[in-house]
Amino acid sequence: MNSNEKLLIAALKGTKGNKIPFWFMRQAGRYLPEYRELRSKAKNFLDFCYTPELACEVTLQPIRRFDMSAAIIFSDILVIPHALGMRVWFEEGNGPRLAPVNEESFSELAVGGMKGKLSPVYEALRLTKKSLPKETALIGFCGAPWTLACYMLNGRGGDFSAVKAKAGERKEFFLKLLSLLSKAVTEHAIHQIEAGAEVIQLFDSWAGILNDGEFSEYVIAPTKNIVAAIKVKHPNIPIIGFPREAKNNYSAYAKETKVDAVSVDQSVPLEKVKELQKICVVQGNLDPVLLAGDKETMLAQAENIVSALADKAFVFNLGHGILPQTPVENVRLLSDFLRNR
Ligand code: 1CP
Repeated sequence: MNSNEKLLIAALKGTKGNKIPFWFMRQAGRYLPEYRELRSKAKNFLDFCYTPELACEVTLQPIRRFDMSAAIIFSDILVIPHALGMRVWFEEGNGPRLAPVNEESFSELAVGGMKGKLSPVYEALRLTKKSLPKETALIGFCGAPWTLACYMLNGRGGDFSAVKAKAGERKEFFLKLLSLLSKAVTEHAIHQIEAGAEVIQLFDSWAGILNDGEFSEYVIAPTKNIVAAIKVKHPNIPIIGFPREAKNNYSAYAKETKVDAVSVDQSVPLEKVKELQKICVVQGNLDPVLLAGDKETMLAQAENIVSALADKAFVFNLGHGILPQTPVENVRLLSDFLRNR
């Protein structure tokens, strides 16, 4: 191992160190009182994301408390549809809303204006990079095309089965949308890297609702293109893919997309995760519900995960994001456990 390499980066490149790198999806967020306080001062959620000083501060908050191996830049996957020209807003308590895209409005979406519109995200990365401890890695991220398309066609979160039907019925339009999104995701990832991101995570949160054929066409194919395009410019930046709830498709995803690591949700049994470790580096997979619950049960499962998976290069994470009701004390206990393991 290159002795200057950060713990997370070394693990993502397949080198097992003597410590286990860890970070938690949604580590900046509503379970932290200092997050809620800053959030209450911002005009709205997008404004919060697009104010570099605030985004930087919120990114650093969990690092100060828990000293994770990595910080993930505070932003959202829906900045891409917004920067492409869609109307996106966040309703308090209701989550994201978008004016859905259709065949007509699709022609108005443009990758060209994205870099300017997303410049506050890049500025937030530059600020954060300057303030992070030298051993802490900085993660940039994007939503993957399928998951972005779900929100763009549906206009809100929730049940995306209608999007699946629409994709099948209007295949040509849907594939054009995925292709535009692949370009947008590639651009945004590259710009984040150029602003200081040392790792990219691709969130495909709704991959699990697809059948095998759809998974191959809507998840694997676009992700494979994105990974290849990023690697042309930045071959040494590790990419983590998270096709949440991909079940038996995790291994095909790992083999075909050529991501450096796969993030695994909590529904995958540890014996299956061990199988996946033969193909790529794995990140995961503590149930966020356990992190919000009884401390002994949570720590016992964390120990199960570590003893099953950490004999190879491995990144500890949750199976999905931290829940807002999670006690801060539980996150502290888990972080201390992992740092001292
Ligand atoms: O008012 C608030 O504070 C809003 C809550 C919130 C937060 C903290 C939203 C709205 N986004 C975020 C930040 C965020 N979103 C991060 C920051 C970095 C970190 O992890 O600490 C990241 C990585 C995301 C990614 C994201 N946004 C995903 C992929 C991961 C996942 O959770 O599956 C998705 C699907 C979104 C859309 C979104 N944005 C916000 C919400 C509540 C949602 C989910 C909506 C739904 O349930 O469909």
